[in-house]
Amino acid sequence: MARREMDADRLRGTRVSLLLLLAAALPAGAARPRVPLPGDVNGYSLHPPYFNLAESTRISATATCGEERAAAGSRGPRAVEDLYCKLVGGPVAGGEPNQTIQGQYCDICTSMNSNKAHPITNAIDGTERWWQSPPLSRGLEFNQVNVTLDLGQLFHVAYVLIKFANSPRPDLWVLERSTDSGLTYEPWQYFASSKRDCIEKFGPNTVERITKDDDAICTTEYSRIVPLENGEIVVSLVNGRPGAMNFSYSPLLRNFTKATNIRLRFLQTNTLLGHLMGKALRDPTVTRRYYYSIKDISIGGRCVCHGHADVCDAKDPTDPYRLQCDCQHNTCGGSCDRCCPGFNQLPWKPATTDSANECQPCNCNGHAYDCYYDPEVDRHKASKNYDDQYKGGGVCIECQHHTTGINCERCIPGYYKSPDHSIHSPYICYRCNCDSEFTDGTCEDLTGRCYCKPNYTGELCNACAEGYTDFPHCYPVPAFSHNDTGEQVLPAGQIINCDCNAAGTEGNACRKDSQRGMCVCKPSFQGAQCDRCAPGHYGPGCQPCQCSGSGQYDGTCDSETGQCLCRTGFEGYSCNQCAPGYFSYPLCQCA
Ligand SMILES: *[C@@H]1O[C@H](CO)[C@@H](O)[C@H](O)[C@H]1NC(C)=O
Ligand SMILES: *[C@@H]1O[C@H](CO)[C@@H](O)[C@H](O)[C@H]1NC(C)=O
Ligand SMILES: *[C@@H]1O[C@H](CO)[C@@H](O)[C@H](O)[C@H]1NC(C)=O
Ligand SMILES: *[C@@H]1O[C@H](CO)[C@@H](O)[C@H](O)[C@H]1NC(C)=O
Ligand SMILES: *[C@@H]1O[C@H](CO)[C@@H](O)[C@H](O)[C@H]1NC(C)=O
Ligand SMILES: *[C@@H]1O[C@H](CO)[C@@H](O)[C@H](O)[C@H]1NC(C)=O
Ligand SMILES: [Ca+2]
Repeated sequence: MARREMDADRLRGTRVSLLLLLAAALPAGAARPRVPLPGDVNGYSLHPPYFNLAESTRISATATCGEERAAAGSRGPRAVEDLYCKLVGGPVAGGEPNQTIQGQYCDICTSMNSNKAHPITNAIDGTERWWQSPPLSRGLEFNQVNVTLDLGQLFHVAYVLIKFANSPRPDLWVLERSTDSGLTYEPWQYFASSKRDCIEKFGPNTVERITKDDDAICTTEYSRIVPLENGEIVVSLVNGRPGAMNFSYSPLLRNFTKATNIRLRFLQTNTLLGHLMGKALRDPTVTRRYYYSIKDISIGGRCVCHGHADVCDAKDPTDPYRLQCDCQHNTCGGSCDRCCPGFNQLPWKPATTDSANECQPCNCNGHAYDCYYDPEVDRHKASKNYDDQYKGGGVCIECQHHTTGINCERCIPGYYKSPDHSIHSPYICYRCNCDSEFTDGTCEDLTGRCYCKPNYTGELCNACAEGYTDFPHCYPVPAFSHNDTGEQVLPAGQIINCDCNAAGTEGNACRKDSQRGMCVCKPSFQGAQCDRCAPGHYGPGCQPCQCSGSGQYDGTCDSETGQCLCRTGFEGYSCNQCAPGYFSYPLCQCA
């Protein structure tokens, strides 16, 4: 069967006929559903039209009159002859005389003869032909038959309408749905002939009033024995539910109406006796009158487009049978379920009657095509939107032209912002000209002046920084001559057999304090010999750590190198840069 070969005109056509069908199916006096179809009041929310999903489904039944399940090894089902009789009624006008048995109209089904075959495809063929299940005379297990419709993709289903043929409607059954392409099914609605049956078979909750949009209820009105033929069942999955008037605001109802597959799980045929008696169960003249038959199944549904499309006929190049929403509001995806590349300044949301919840473009200054939404960035107001306001959490991906940052607003290390170009220009970032071994390779925006390594200083980094000596080596100044207390330090040669590290004691004493019997350390030193730096100090002279960067952890640094202890996301000698993968100093957020 050709699936999904529908053009827009045909969709519109089926929509009209479905509505007519619905009107016709409702009991006289209630010509129209009282509650409008969801989406009748849309506001900003867009919705594609309803159409009959059943026409293009793949349908299957676990058992069919006139055919038998294939034996192991063989191919298709095997043709058999099943004799069945209608529940009541004499011979029909024009019927052959030999079709009457004991006053009942009887016939044979067999898949061998196309006039007497009742395959499940008859249930969606748009003609008067019908599907029929094997009569219970073939086996009582045929009380349980499943009819499954594979919709091929996710749809919102508003109605399921079933027209039965030459047998009464089922006594006991469950309408089930799957949202995972048939992996799992869950009940949508239960059907039984009495409240007691509802409670016994499906649980006490099923007879209570609908309070939640996703309550699965049990209905008794559709299991009556009359009419004996051509009965109908209309299942509305929206009407009467709390969210019916407010579909776009009811996530639960939107969820409840979704389906990729629909299953009719028939459990028990309707019988004249009410319940099959033990004796009657073994009497084929009785049980050949019990079976299911379906003339037509219509499913009123529409594509799931999350309020972002009013047309659903776009073609998926990889699957021409799949219907895709024609997405608006800068949304993308088969069901408009995400923001288009470059439009992730705000998180994706379904449209509502009050707001289209359009996806907003990111501001990447023309240096990136795509971005993603980061709630952390949003919370810190670190991302500029297209109007240059700090709103939203778009983070640009793969900034080009040597740019980096949440909005591609900075140059990568080794490049600096040119004073001659706008931020949008592909030439905004110039290469730093800092090849000397005394520079760290980065340079200042706009001027291009090079930044020096920690132990160098000067315009061209050609002098030793404070605390370093002997250009071009710029070793740290030796401890012995360091003199931050203003007192003369003893030259190295004289410090022999000292009890304490003279540079670290008060008064640069070489001996323990005679009264206290210990080395008395300067505040910046510690240890029994005053030979280690106190926290927050480093180097041979235990000078204070220079942790001026906003990423410093607690002001402490490596006691030898002076490298400051940085918080996550920061790096640099004084924690004044972002670590790789973190952006926008002084925030330094994770990319
Ligand atoms: C009924 O009779 C016709 C001939 O009149 C015959 O072809 C057909 O097989 C008979 N059907 C049954 C069910 O006996
Ligand atoms: C019908 O489907 C149900 C699951 O929904 C399964 O448990 C049952 O065995 C099926 N019945 C038949 C006759 O295949
Ligand atoms: C729909 O729900 C929203 C949010 O709960 C509410 O603001 C709005 O008034 C409701 N609209 C109707 C028609 O009930
Ligand atoms: C909708 O269904 C999905 C999957 O079944 C679930 O993850 C999600 O929480 C549901 N949403 C609501 C609002 O119930
Ligand atoms: C000083 O700079 C040189 C490079 O000339 C480097 O090898 C050395 O490690 C630096 N010393 C310190 C303490 O940073
Ligand atoms: C140490 O301090 C004394 C006294 O203030 C001063 O004269 C001397 O120059 C200092 N030495 C060094 C190496 O800074
Ligand atoms: Ca049909």
